[in-house]
Amino acid sequence: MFSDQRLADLNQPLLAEHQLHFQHLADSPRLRYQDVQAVVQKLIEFQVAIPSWALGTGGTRFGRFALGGEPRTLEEKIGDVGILQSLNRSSNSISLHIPWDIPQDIAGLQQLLKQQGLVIDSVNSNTFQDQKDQPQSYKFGSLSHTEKAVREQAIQHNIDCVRYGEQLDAKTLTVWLADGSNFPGQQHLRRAFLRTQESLAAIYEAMPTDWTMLVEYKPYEPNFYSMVIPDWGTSLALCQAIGANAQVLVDLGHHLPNTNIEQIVGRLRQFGRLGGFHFNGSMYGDDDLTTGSTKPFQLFLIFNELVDSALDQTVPAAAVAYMIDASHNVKDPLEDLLQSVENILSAYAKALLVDRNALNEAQESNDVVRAEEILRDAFLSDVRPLVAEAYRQSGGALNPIAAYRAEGVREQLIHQRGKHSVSTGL
Ligand code: PSV
Ligand code: MN
Ligand code: MN
Repeated sequence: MFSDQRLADLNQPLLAEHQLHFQHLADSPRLRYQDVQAVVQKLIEFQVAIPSWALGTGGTRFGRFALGGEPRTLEEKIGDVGILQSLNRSSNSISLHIPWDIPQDIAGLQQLLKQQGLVIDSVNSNTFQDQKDQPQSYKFGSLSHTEKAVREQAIQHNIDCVRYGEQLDAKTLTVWLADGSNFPGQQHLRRAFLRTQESLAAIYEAMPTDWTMLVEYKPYEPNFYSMVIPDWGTSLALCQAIGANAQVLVDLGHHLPNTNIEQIVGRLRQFGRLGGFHFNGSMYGDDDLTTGSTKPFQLFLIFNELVDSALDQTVPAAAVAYMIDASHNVKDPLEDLLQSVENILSAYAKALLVDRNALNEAQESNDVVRAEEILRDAFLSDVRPLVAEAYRQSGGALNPIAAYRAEGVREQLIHQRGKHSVSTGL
């Protein structure tokens, strides 16, 4: 949708002011410990996947207010992620959810992905809903179910997801289980765990050896008394029992209030088991807000752990797959995703600005105030020129949301797909 020439035209009026701000920041004492181009380069390299289920308006059990122009097919979803990618060059992959995104025309999809400069990130299984004509019900669980036939159906569904993913060169299966119980005594807690472990091991066995299984945890919802995988400890134990390619997935919205998520990130990095990350903002529960909208300092501290652990020779080197996992009730999902990516890049940029030698010294000498001030100094920096420069150097828009609006993208999508088109998703 955005040709290089169109982006250059949209950037032109913003360029002089951008250069002024960028130069000001590059010359500032904040960057005295850093090579500014090296920071920009790191931002250019950072990619965060977009889930196919976040491209339409989400809803609550009370209602849903569709926005129009929502993608109806996998091809249209790829088209939407292509729009984001052309604007910020930081969202080069899309995650699929089966059965919502069953790929049909493989050659056509491969061509479309290539054309849009995208790859498939992960394939997500769905055992939290019953599908039409499905023989067994997941009402009382899937991989943890008491009945073997239900577990087998859920295992087979996950293996099918892997097979779909293989056709499109994906290499990651993400498993989020809704399994759990709503009332005390409903479920034998240890047996439910053991059955889950056995089922996950069977899926793992069927995965190609170069695939990763991400095991996501969540403390509550849809079950409100117990979840079979409620926390990172349970995810970690499962992954350790299953194999080296089973990794924990941290979803920012899946923690109880006040949880120190950055410490969880640090621990998982240390154990070599942080495989994936779902970004979102969370005020009360789950994941409905724009990433970084309410707790930017926490997001920065999380990135601080990620950056610090990546520099630590004693921490096992491991690729972390980043994805946004959010639901959009009142915003245009594409604008929200652009905002989220920008907030993520900003938190990352700030973490890159931390004077790590000084911080280590302050920590080792127990200089509490100095250590905190070093973090605050980086956090309070206005890094927007660095992020904009990363967009510019990678060929995107200096201001992606302004470009999106100037181009009338949503209006065009409504024109093409209709006012009442509805996307599949949560
Ligand atoms: C449900 O909480 C959820 O948001 C999980 O975070 C999954 O990653 C996502 O749905 C897709 O299954
Ligand atoms: Mn998630
Ligand atoms: Mn969630």
